[in-house]
Amino acid sequence: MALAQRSTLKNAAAQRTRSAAAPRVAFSSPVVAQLRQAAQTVRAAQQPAAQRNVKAQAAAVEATQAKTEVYNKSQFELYTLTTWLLQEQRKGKIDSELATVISSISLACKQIAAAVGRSGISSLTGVAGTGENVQGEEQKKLDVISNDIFCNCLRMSGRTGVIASEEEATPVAVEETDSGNYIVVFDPLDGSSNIDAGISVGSIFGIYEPSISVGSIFGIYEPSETCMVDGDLDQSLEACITNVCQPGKNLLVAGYCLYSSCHTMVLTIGDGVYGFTLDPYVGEFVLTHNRIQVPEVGKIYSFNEGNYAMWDEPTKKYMDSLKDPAKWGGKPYSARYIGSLVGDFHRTLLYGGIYGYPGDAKNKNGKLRLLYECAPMSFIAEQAGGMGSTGKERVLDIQPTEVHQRVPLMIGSKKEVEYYESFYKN
Ligand code: FDP
Repeated sequence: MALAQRSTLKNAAAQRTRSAAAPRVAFSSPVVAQLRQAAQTVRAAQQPAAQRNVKAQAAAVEATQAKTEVYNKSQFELYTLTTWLLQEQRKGKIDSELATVISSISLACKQIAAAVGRSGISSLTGVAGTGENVQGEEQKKLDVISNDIFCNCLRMSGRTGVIASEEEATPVAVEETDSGNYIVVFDPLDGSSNIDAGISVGSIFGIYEPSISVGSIFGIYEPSETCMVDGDLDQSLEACITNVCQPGKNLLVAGYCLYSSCHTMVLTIGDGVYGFTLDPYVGEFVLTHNRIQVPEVGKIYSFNEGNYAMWDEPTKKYMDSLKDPAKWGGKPYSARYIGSLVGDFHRTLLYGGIYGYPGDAKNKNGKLRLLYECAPMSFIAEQAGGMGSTGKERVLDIQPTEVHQRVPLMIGSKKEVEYYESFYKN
């Protein structure tokens, strides 16, 4: 990577760290009143604007007509993910190696979208018969296929040094790496328990720079000074795993692809959040969501409430408060839960609200995995002006101690996540 580009990425990482250090909003003040007031301000700002803007609207129509003329001249112009990557490269935001890795991930997502779309007719539903994965969950056929697709695309990019997947017990070193050595963490098919019913699922990924020098030997890590522990391969592998476990604030790129009524890839390279929808006729992801901003407040909550009895008191009180009409001017929050993190998060990102998977009496750290679920999603949320928290701390600050580590996750609109946190502060 060119020095200038490296320093741009480092500056971006430093900026993220600085924003982490910034003092959190003190939440002892009446938070409910704040939330109400914020919602009123948004409504008030919208109304007069609509009235005031008659002239502006006419001007906008004229401008649109002028623009339409221009577009009529090149109506077959598509602003694709590839175009976008090239532009970001020209601006020095990413280098060509990172662009190659993102491209290879987009190819994997297209292949998975095709497999998901045809699963019912190609006998791709049901369990794989490979037994349980390292999480103790039974692997579905599509889990295995999606993992293969991701691994193959990343290997063939020639720019990936290490991959860590939900479906692999340990990180795998890639032999065919020409350069780059990027570390890619991913969940190839999240929410796969929904797959046989044709309900939304998704892939989640994050890309890091290596924190140590890694290569491959017999498909595992090349013992380096950092990794070598008295020549014992198991221990050295363990040391390497610890080395690739980086906090989310080091992420260079995070994204997900939602496979649903349309297939949408949402991406951040540390400078805003962009959404690309797959045009099935041309086989390209096309820019459809420019600089996504999650609304600051939103009255939708997305939790598996079946776990209510096992939650701790602050989470129970929080949930009770959302459902109390008296607190919210007669209309309580609405519940929406697909049970597919990518789908639930995507809706939260666009409509506002909160997605939560808290710890409970049975699983004190909840269910979701830090490295390839909570950290990438939190990076996206923060880049869109939202928050990702365990309820007690910023997700991006957590130093992972193991690859498949779980943490509680509260994510979405800033004020909504802060409201949840306030129950642990009082
Ligand atoms: P799944 O087990 O189907 O892969 O991360 C796993 C996940 O789905 C998330 O996508 C989803 O939000 C969550 O688990 C659902 O868990 P519950 O069934 O416990 O609600």
